Amino acid sequence: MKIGIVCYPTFGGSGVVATELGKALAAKGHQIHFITYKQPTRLDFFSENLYYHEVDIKSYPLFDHAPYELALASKMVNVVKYEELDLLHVHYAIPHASAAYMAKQILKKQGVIIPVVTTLHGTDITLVGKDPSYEPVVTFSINESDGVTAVSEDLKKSTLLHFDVNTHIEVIPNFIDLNRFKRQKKEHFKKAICPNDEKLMVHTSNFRKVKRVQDVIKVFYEVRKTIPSKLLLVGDGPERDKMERLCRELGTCEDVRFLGKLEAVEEVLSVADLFIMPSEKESFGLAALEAMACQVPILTSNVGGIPELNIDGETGFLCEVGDIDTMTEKAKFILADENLANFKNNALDRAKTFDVTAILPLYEDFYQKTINKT
Ligand code: GMT
Repeated sequence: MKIGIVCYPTFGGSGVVATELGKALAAKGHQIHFITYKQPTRLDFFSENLYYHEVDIKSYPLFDHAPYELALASKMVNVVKYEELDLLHVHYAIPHASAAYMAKQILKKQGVIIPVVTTLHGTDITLVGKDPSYEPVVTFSINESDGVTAVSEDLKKSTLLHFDVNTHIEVIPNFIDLNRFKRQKKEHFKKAICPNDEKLMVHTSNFRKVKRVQDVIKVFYEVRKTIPSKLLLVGDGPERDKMERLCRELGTCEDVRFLGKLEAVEEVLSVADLFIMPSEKESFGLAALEAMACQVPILTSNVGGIPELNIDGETGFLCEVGDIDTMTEKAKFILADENLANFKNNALDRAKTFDVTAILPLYEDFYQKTINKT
């Protein structure tokens, strides 16, 4: 198939899923055309089946905000027409689904039929999308998509609850490439961070409010009182300064390191003992799956699609949002020498069920069905 993939080219989960999906499809022989405003972060190599089309966003003194959606729709029209695409797959509804609708209508007038698949990822539904300033367009563009997928049963449920959606939503979970995300031998790295054999806790995120990074630091502060440990924070975003201040206030600076946006996150995960994700909302939790693939147990909040990934008491624990005491108690339980190995093995076993080789055919079947019915 010739497939156009539209996504955010950034470090965010939806962009990562879209890029990895495109790469895996290309490896299977499909021709994949990425349409984004910047080269996607994980698309930094050559493959004969991968193409990249940059959206030109023209500025003009009249515009306070350049009309990205129009530039994107125009680019979609051209790529679909000249590359003779079979299908457009847009990731994250805002504004990709409505831009795709507009492109589809323009193409229809020109006698070109293009099926559109929209994948709902999370905050496009649970946070931003349901805001009245976007809701009518999001509802419309979901209903007008020829196929809709959501990354968890919970996200599907939320979509049906908050939007007047009258179309089928197929659940296709996030996936992982176990060839890349696996525990690597990085003893020298572990020794450098934990010279006295301390336990290592890791958190990765985009440091938005919804991730509750402050809970990571508070749990670490409590755990460190009895278990010698270190904390690595990977990623960057709006909450970073506040989090650095919190570390200073709690006096934990010497045991906490902010690593910023790291591409080779699997190297850090390879030496971790516990991954912590205390998010307020999380439709799936791709970062936690990446940790599990590297044999890291996960301590998470009990929200959204996370319980579909984290099996309480086996791969880690599920705790109520903001419940620092319980999170501390569970973190200590996992980190206890007699428990850790079991949790690590269970985490990897669970991650294996989300291997890309198992999930990719679900997308291929869904594309084919969508093309057939259009
Ligand atoms: O808000 C984010 O963390 C980024 C967001 C995105 O769409 O870029 O991530 C969402 O999509 C990921 C991939 O499907 C999911 O694994 C994340 O759970 C989800 N984030 C939230 O729901 C907060």
